[in-house]
Amino acid sequence: DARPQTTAELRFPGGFRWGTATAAYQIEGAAAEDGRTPSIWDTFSRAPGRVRNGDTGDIAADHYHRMDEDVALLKELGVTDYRFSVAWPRVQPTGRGPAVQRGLDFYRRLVDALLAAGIRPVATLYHWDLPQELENAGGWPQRDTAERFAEYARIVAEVLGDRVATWTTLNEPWCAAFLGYASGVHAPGRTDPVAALRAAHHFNLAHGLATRALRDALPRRSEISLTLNLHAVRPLTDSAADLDAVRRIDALGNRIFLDPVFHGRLPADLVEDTAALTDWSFVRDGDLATASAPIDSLGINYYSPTVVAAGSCDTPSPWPGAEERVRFVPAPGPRTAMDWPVDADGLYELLTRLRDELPATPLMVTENGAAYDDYADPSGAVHDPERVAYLRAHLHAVHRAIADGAKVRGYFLWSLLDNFEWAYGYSKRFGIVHVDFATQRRTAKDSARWYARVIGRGGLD
Ligand code: GBH
Repeated sequence: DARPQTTAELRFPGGFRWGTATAAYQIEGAAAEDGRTPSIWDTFSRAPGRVRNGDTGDIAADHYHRMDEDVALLKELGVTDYRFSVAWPRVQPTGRGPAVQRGLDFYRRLVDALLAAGIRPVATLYHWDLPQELENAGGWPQRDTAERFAEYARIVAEVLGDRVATWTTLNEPWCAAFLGYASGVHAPGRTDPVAALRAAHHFNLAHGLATRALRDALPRRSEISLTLNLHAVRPLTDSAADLDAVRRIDALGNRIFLDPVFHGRLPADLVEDTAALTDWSFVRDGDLATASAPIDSLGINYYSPTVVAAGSCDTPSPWPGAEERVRFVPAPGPRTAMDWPVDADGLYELLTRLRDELPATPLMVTENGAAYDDYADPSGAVHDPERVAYLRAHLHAVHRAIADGAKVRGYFLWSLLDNFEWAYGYSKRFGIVHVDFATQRRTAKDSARWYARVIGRGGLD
C-alpha cells in the first residue's frame, strides 16, 4: 500500500458521536394508524403534480412496523447515536389539546429499543410535518403556531424525558419557511414571500418557546439544540457586486436564524433588503430575547456549497427580495444524483466560520450524505462507491475542522435507509441501507460496511 501513513492523523476525538439520521415522514409510513391524522406533507404529496411520480409517505420504509429490525441495523453498524424525528401529528393530531397515547408509545418503544442497544437517542421535534389543521389555521406565518409547538414540545419531553440525550427543536427552518411558503416546492406549497419571512420569524420564536418549555420539563443535564441547513455561500468573483450577492444570501439563508438565536437580534441588512416586502412588524417586543434562550449545541446539515453572482433568479424563489439581485451559479465539478455539486471544502468553511463566530457553542454535523444510483450485483450485494467517496471526503473535512479548533462533537450520516426524498419521492436514494420498497427488504450497501469500519476504528484510514 503506497498511501501515506496518516492513520493517527485521521482519528477522531474520544467520545465523538457517530450516528445516522432519519425523519418521521420519510421512513415511518403508517400514515393513518394509531390516531395519526394528516400533516402538510400528506396533503402536499397527495395533491397531483407536487411530488415526483405521485409518491407519498403513506407506507415509506414502513419503519413504524419495522422499528425493531431497524434498531438492529443500527446496532450492527455500531453507531453511538441515532437521530430521528417525532411526528407531531402522531402525538397531537390536530396540533392542539391532549396527546394520543398510542402515538407517543411508538417513540417510547423506539427510545427503549435504542437504549437497550446501547445507542443514544437524539430526537428532533419538528422535521416538517405540521399537523394539517394548524396549516388550515394559517400555519407558520401565524404566530399561534409557535405557541402550539412549544406545548407539543412539552408533551413529548414529559414522556421521553431524560432518556433522550439530545433534543433538537427544529430541523432546517430555512427549508420549512422558504421552500414551504416562498418557492412552494415543499409543503404546504405556498408562494408568498412575506408569509415565508413571517414563518422564518415564527420558527425562531417557536425554537425559543420550545427551548424554554424543554428546560422546564427536563432534568438539568439534557442537551437542547437546533439544526440549521447553513449555506456555504461563495462569490463567483471578488467583485463588489458579487460580494453583495453573498451578503444577501448569507442574510436570508444563515443570519436570519443565527442572529436571533445566538445574539437576540435581527440582521439590520436583512430588514433593509426586504423593506419593500415587509416592515417586520410581526416581530414583537421580547420575541428576539425568547429566540435567544441559551442552547447547548448547534446542528449543521451540509450537502453542497452555494455559488452566487450579481444578477437575477427565477420566481417564485426561496429568496424573498433577492430575486432581482442574485444569480445562482452552478458550481463546477462532480455531482450527486440530486445534481448537487460534491464539495467537501464547503463543510470545512462552515465549521470554521462557526468556530470563529460562536466559539463557545459545540457543533454537530446532524446531516451529511448523498444520493446516488446504486447497483446490485447478481449476488444481491449493493455497491455505492460514489457514496463512500463522498462520505470519506466530508469526514475528512470534519476532521480537518476539528484539528483547526472547531468544536465538532458528532457526525450523523443522512441517511440510515433509502426513504421518501420529499419532492423527489422515492426516485432518489440517500440510504446506506438499500430498501426494496416492494418488499421492504433492507440490504446493507457497501457504504454501510465502510461506515461501520470507520466507527469501529474511530476514524478514517
Ligand atoms: C435535508 O434537506 C433534509 O433535512 C432531509 O430531510 C433530506 O432528506 C435531506 O436533506 C436530503 O435532501 O434550495 O435553492 O438553496 C436538505 C435541503 C437541499 C436545502 C439543497 C438547500 C440547496 C438548493 N437542502 N438546497 S436551494
